[in-house]
Amino acid sequence: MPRIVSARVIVTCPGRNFVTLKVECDDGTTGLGDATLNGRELAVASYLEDHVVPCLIGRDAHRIEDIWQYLYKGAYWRRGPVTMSAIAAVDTALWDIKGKIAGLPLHQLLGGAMREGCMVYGHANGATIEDTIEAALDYQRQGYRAIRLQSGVPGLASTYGVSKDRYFYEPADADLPTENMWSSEKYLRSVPPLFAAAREALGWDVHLLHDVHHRLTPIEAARLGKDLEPYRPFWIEDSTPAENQANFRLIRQHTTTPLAVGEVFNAIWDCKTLIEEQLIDYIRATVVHAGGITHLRRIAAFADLHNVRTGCHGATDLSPVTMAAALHFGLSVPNFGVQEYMRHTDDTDAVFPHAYSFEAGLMHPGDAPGLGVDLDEDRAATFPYKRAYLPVNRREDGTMHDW
Ligand code: GCO
Ligand code: MG
Repeated sequence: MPRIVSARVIVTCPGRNFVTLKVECDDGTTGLGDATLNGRELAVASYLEDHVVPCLIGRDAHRIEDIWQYLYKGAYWRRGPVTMSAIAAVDTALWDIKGKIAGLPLHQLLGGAMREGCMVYGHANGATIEDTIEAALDYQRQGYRAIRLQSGVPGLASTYGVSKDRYFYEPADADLPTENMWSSEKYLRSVPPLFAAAREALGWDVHLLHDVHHRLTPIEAARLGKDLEPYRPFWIEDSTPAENQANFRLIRQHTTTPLAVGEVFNAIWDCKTLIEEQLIDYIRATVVHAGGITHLRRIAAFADLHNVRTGCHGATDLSPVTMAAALHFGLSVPNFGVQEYMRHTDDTDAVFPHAYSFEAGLMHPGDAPGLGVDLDEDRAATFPYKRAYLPVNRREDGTMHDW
């Protein structure tokens, strides 16, 4: 049996911060797990270093489910993003190790490929509708079959989802949180014309997506869903905060626009009602923040019983280690829907050399044993941690609002 002899936390900032766990066994096999929690990175690094690593040494790396249960049930204080990201990092690293020892890519261990590749969606955004459409046409030319549309809101100085750079988007860009200004009224007026222009320019053979980023009340979300129905969106995402899962009952009663939610979820309990009552169509929980491959498979199996498909989060704050894990998972899970794909910086790609690739709108994790991702530790050491916060958001009268 491969005995765990060390587990190290590596923090690096090749354009943005990443926390990675590297587990090593007595036979020399190593595995990687992503533990990045945007804006709260060092909390997870400490949770791992101070509270998880001491419990791992000497354990049999093959006993993935047992170690998962040991860390989850053994914490007593269950769930939460910090705990579940730390457990995810251990779980992902152990699956990587198992794949390397078996000499098989991870998707083979998960049941084998069910499809040629994972359909991914790219991010088209711009300050104006014209700029966003131009970016979307560019994605369409590159072969994307699904495109997310985000545009600046007339009357608001800035909004989420609109980047300074054409392909690279990173909202956590300040040493202390930037303050943004928000108006749901202005926003709600701006989205239907964006979708109308997009259908006109891009046609009907491409999937169009949109992220509301938790900004609306349930009844406002219902109105947006109705307003967008003529343009047949693939989904609207995080249309209202989901701490209260019952919120989605109201939205569901009013619109046939498909609903996606869950990038901030960390356990199956966060989506139990949403899935059981078929209040959503896509679950966005992802490997790194929802307890790793072991727990995400459980969520997906439960979702499959209720006609809910996967649509895993894949923003730039999810490292190439998570991207690879998500692609192995997506290739093998029966109820795969779509995978989000935001490109990393060249420096990030150089720190994490990887086997996954993009072709004709689909991504494939490659056939290297395990995850197919490495960490160049020497290069990582040249990019030290840099504190960076996500912005906060206020309404026009100064009241704090969801970001
Ligand atoms: C998305 C997300 C992100 C988040 C980011 C926060 O759908 O891609 O909403 O862009 O804002 O992951 O860290
Ligand atoms: Mg989102």
